[in-house]
Amino acid sequence: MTLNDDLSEYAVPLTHHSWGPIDDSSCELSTDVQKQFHEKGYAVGSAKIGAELLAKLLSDLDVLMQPGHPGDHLWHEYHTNESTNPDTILFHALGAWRIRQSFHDLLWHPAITVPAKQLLKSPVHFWHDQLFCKPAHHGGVVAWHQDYSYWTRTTPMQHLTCWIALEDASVDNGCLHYIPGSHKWELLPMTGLAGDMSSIKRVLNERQWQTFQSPEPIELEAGQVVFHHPLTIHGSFENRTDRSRKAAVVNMIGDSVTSNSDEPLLEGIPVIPKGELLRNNFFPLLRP
Ligand SMILES: O=C(O)CCC(=O)C(=O)O
Repeated sequence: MTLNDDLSEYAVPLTHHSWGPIDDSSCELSTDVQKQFHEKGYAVGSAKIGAELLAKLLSDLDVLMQPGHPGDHLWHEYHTNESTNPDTILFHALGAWRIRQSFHDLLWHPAITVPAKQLLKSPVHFWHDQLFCKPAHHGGVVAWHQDYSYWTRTTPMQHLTCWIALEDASVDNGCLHYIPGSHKWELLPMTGLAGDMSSIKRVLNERQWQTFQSPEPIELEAGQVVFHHPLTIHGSFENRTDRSRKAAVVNMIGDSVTSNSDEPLLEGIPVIPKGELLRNNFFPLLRP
């Protein structure tokens, strides 16, 4: 294998060693936590990504954040700064799993896939990955949004997001915040991903906007994971601390999800005609 290989050709983890000692049962969500997910629209996982894999992910990320690295033609999207505020920076990219073994193997990690199967109630397939990184001092926001408003090119809605803290995430350095119960709202239009935290207001009614006065911050230690429903509204504020905030995201789908578009679902991959299941090497099975 060379540094230019496309790891999407491998539909199984390349090595389990980096996961460390972990068994599936320690990753399962209790009945109470699953109930909380269905009531609030999110839930923190019970197992963590171990220190060895975390260190590898972070050292690989340092390389991936520098444009011009080997394999950079494989990204579906790559923004060294997606922030619309010139004073802040938000690194955002899709496709790391194709470029580095650590990000490839992370997709199959039981801390992610065991709860995903419980919450989706289905075999779990990969949809896509994301990196969201905010540097110290001038990290930008991720504006309030519902993930599925970006994903209507796939249907039905049987999607799940797992957000993985690669570094400690706190209120101060821009951790994720959720609006509890918003997964029971209607699908809202897109109002911008990396702009203004208040731009969502224009598509909400007064009662919905009131709930934004008490979002729930999710403070996590490096290696912890949190799951959210595709309609749960979430976002994160600026990072003005002297600690960076780096996160990886694994977006997953259940086995009924089909293409709803005759365009490529992700940049650089072949078209899956409308109505066909997402079943090729770009959407591997993560948990049967
Ligand atoms: O990392 C963040 O702050 C935002 C993540 C996000 O929007 C997502 O996981 O969908």
